[in-house]
Amino acid sequence: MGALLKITFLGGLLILLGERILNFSHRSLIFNEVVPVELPGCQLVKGMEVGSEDIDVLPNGLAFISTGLKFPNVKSFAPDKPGEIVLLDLEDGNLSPSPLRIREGFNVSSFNPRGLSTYIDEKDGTVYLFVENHLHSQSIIEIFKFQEEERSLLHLKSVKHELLPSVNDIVAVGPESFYATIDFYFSNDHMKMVELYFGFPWTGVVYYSPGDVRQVATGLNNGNGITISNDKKYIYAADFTGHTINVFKKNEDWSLTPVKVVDVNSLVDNLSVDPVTGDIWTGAHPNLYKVLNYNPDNPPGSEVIRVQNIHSDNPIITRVYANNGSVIQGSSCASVYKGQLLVGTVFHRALHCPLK
Ligand SMILES: *[C@@H]1O[C@H](CO)[C@@H](O)[C@H](O)[C@H]1NC(C)=O
Ligand SMILES: *[C@@H]1O[C@H](CO)[C@@H](O)[C@H](O)[C@H]1NC(C)=O
Ligand SMILES: *[C@@H]1O[C@H](CO)[C@@H](O)[C@H](O)[C@H]1NC(C)=O
Ligand SMILES: CC(=O)N[C@H]1CO[C@H](CO)[C@@H](O)[C@@H]1O
Repeated sequence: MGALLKITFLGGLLILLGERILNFSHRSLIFNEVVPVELPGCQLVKGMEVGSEDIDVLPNGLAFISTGLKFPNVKSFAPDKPGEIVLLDLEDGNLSPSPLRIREGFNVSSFNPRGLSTYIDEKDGTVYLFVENHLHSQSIIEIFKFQEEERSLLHLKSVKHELLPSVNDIVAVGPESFYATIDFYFSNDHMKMVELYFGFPWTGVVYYSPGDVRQVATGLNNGNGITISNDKKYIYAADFTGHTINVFKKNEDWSLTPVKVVDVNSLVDNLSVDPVTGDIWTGAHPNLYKVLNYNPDNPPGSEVIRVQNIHSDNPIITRVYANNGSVIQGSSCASVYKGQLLVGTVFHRALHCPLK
């Protein structure tokens, strides 16, 4: 009897494991090959060769780009160089980015910027830049003030909190407050892998302001990009291995109410909103396996997806650009500004394309 029970138990466990492995290979799109979608007139941005992880564009066309990310299991072409924030002026056709100087009082030698977000103070026009600094598998949110004349950043504060163990992305909603997506429930690197394989939907969104920090959404497999609608009424959060964009209504007290989930059938990374049309743009990964096992002869590809009318019953999902890695590898974000598309990557280059 005991033996039979053990065999049954073992059999059940194996079936469960097998199911989870199959499910994971499906979720990571392991066998997916990119069907190319081309855009005319694209060019690589000069000097951006070690990543352009996240991009945020100000209303005047200045784009902040995080570059030089070091991340476990992910390729880096400059493993010994600290990360930086570079500025690219999309009003200037030259497309030549330049690093922003970070003023004294901030340790630039350990800077590892990942997600970023800007906030403009309505009263005085001050631009705040929020950056997720990924240090030793821990997240610190650094808040800077942008000094446009000097092209520099002044560090104001570092935010750490027990509810913000592994932040993926942030969207600033005040000079000191933001929403953040959490990508892993566990903080131990081995447990993160277990979590990734098993697909527990235990991550979500946390609201932070000094004195009020709470989890405001849950149910995501791996929270990733997060952004806010142009009318500031909705929050959009990407579920990376869930392949979805999750729409939440933002309430007066900063809590979130789930509205809908839109499946885009790709590993959705960072999100941005077209400032004019409200369309959602994302850089997505057509194949996670190739990102985590970098092979220059068979590199990860890139995919730019646009979602129109997300609040309607029939959102339109379009693959605007797709490449197998011959041009650009591991796309992680896409932003638009006045008929221009800027595509960023986790560790590779950045691509600029005119949109007609
Ligand atoms: C994978 O598992 C999740 C639940 O964890 C389920 O919602 C999803 O439909 C599964 N996908 C496939 C392709 O089996
Ligand atoms: C700055 O960061 C480097 C690299 O992590 C570290 O070795 C150094 O001690 C730090 N300096 C200060 C002043 O904290
Ligand atoms: C990627 O596509 C290009 C042409 O678009 C082709 O020449 C190349 O062999 C492809 N690379 C891989 C790894 O499939
Ligand atoms: C800002 C943000 O969402 N960061 C994510 C963007 O893309 C990379 C690539 O996967 C993720 O690692 C970041 O966490």
